[in-house]
Amino acid sequence: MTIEISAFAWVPPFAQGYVKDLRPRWALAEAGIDYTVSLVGNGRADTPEYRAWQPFGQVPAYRDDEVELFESGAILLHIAQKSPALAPRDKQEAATTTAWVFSALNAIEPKVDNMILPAIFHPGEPWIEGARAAAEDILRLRLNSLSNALGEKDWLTGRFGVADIVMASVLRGLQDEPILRDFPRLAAYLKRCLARPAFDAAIKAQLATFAENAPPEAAAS
Ligand SMILES: N[C@@H](CCC(=O)N[C@@H](CS)C(=O)NCC(=O)O)C(=O)O
Repeated sequence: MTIEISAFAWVPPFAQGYVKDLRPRWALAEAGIDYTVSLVGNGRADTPEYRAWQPFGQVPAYRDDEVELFESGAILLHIAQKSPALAPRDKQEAATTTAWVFSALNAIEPKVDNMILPAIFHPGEPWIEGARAAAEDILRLRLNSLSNALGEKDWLTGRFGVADIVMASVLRGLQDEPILRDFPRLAAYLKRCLARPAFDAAIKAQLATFAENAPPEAAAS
């Protein structure tokens, strides 16, 4: 089975290690499945060919011998079916996994983004402080609920799976934020997820792609 994922050829250093092709890379590393990378750069994101694969011109997109699809959550649910290590063991585990993947992307990720992205994309603008405080209040409610739902479990569904990959990828955006210290259970959960060798392999693979494709001015610095 040939598996191909799309990934940016290069991004500026602040985004390296955080681009969302990390998610399928991590899942494929957990599953022990090889893949090739289809590079997106030099305007390819806007071509009809790429938009037919990923309608928004984003990464990641995925294809194998049978299907092609986009959206990191959908891709991970698909990859999970291919691997005994990640495949849900019964219908309830499959349903719970799907629910947690959606909630990571729908209930948590937008709240994390609302808090941290304005300062990255609009540095120095006067509205940022107020917007951040309001976003933090909402995020705090969601993190509290997530912490309660995780409870004493190591993993969201009781067994490590793609729901944890997506949730950890989202929570990772808070790694250096004080708010995470208020949720020690989530901080420990994130640490547990990121300690997995497959996460390390995924990061190294993404960074290797950027190193191989660095523009001359970046390579020189
Ligand atoms: N909901 C999408 C989001 C993908 C996404 O935001 N990708 C970013 C890179 S991390 C991207 O391609 N940004 C460029 C753009 O939006 O034009 C998913 O989870 O796959």
